[in-house]
Amino acid sequence: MEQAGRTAVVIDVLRACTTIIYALSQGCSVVYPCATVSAARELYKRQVKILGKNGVLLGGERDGIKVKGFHLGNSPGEYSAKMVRGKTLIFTTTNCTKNLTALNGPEEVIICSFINLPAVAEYLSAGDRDVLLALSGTDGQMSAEDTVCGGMIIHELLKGREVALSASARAAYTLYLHHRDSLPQAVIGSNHGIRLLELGFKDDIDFCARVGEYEIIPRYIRGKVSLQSG
Ligand code: 3SL
Repeated sequence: MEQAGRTAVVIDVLRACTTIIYALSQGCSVVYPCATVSAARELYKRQVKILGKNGVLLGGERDGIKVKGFHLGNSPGEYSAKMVRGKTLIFTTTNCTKNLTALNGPEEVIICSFINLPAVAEYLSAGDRDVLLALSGTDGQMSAEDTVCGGMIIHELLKGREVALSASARAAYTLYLHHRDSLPQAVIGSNHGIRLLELGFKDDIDFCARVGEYEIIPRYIRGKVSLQSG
């Protein structure tokens, strides 16, 4: 789909976008998403030369599990203020950071999950933007939890005005309406939720299903995610 001139909203409820948003809310200075583990390790070495070992963290997962030798995995709770305040985070995940770094020329890229959804929806509603919801999904397949999250944004955007919806946006909206009174159950009952539950990440799933805990709007600009707007 055409990206130029659009505001892309990247959504990965479980768990990468939630982790990025939480890390930035806790005072992490900047997140560098990397598509691959080797790219993350390379960038880490370069950043350590600039900032020193204490200034940089390497985080992320493959198949849900912390990458060997990394400081942190992909559980939002690992990224507390004590751990991340003032630090640069180099971050790689199986789907989200790959998709994020592959975006091709949208005007603006926003990171969204349930935990900051109301703030993002309010920002989108305030302008006359052409919005592209970029759902991370899993291994190229749609993820129910990301689709419901996208549907909730659409629900907010539809309040009090007309919005032209693509067929997939309409389907996401319908799925959200189906789950609107049971969002935590929709997240934990999704394929991805079930897999994370099996891996022992129940607390992460519960956290990722909370709506509107944080009011920040992280943006991906020139290879980094931060709270700067330009
Ligand atoms: O693929 C991703 O970007 C991850 O968020 C997946 S997981 O939740 O760590 O399994």
